[in-house]
Amino acid sequence: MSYFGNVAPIKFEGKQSTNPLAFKFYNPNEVILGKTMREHLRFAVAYWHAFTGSGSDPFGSGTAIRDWDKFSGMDLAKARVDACFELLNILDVDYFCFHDRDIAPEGDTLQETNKNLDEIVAYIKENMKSSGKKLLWNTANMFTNPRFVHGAATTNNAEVYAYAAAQVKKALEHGKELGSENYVFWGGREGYETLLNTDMGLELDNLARFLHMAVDYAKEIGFDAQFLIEPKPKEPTKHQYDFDAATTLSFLQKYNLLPHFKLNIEANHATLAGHTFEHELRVSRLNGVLGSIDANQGDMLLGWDTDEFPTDLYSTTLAMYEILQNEGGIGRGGVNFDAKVRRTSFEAIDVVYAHIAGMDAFARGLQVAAKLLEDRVLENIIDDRYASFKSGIGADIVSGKASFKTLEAYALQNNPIVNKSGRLENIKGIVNQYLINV
Ligand code: XLS
Ligand code: NI
Ligand code: NI
Repeated sequence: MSYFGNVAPIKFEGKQSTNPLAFKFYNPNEVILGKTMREHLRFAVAYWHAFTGSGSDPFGSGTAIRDWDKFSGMDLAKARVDACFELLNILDVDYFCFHDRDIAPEGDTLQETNKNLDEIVAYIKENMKSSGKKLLWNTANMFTNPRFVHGAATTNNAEVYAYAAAQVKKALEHGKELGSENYVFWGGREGYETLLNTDMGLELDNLARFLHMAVDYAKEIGFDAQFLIEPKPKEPTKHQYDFDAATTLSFLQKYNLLPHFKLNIEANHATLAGHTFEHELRVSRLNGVLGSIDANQGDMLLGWDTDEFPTDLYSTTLAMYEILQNEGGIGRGGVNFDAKVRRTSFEAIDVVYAHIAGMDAFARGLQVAAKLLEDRVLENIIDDRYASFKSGIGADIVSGKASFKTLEAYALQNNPIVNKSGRLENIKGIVNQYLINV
């Protein structure tokens, strides 16, 4: 049984290829800066978009035509697992990611829900064993079910808080069972609509308590995944607590959670926060918490999380420029396609094309970023731009020798101040040359 029209595994054919079912840039075995592309990129397929998404939008029902939709209940859940391993094989992708509620239907009680989950997790485990595919991360969906209307770990209702804890406990057990390399907390409805009815202090304290309990439980059961928080500024709540990397860092620091967490940075969440993807990656990298990425892109004309497949080479290049400079690269994280095909791309084969486009865009970004680094293009520009801190008064500032008194004495005799051009357009032209020529 094939869900993707018996497509053969996608091979690298090079940039001249016109075969829509071939990689133009992603050559898993190509070695760049001492590591293969496969090792650098660690691609993952997102279960929720690839296998449970229907292509619906607020104005229209689902358009996606998927052969597994002829099933229902647990049969549907199993068919989706089959589709998942078929797609991973077609794409030659090693990893996948899921929410608990993506993989198995909820029952009438928590007991029943957990039983369904256990059964599908066992089925996934068998498939992982026979295929060698791996779980990059799992997470708990605590935002779809109406019980989470006021949030999960930041709810006003302690009964919901307990339920959420039970759900994450189970998800951690399943993560361990499947050898997941990371575990993600994305704050679905962890935020608020208005301060008029919100105890922000209590909500944040409770969120921290929740995360500490998760850390403790993972330790207790010997689940050694890297914990990741995925910042997002808004949607579904108006103000999400994990607004962006900097906000999340200060939260982790305040509550002594920093040793246990890194960040999963998503491109579209960065732009929703008014940042570039590379800004969020840089903030994370400089603070030693760049853990993994959710690869997608937004639409600058739309104010929500459109989760498009990443095809903007400028953005993938600057993202890979950050990842290459991160200690250990992407480490035990990966490039997870938290991205969905557009509603108008409703055939199953579109999911294959979309991943090919995204993988090629990241492979190309990797090539260009590596060459930029190798040639020290931006490094030389930056060294030159900050040269004033290498000697004289600048060196005194950096070494800590300067004080307001010595700086005043310098300023009083230094007249006029001379600035240099930032040469921005020239630099952008050089980056374009690399994008085209490498
Ligand atoms: C939603 C998030 C979500 C997380 C996993 O905007 O990106 O998909 O990645 O819960
Ligand atoms: Ni995401
Ligand atoms: Ni998102």
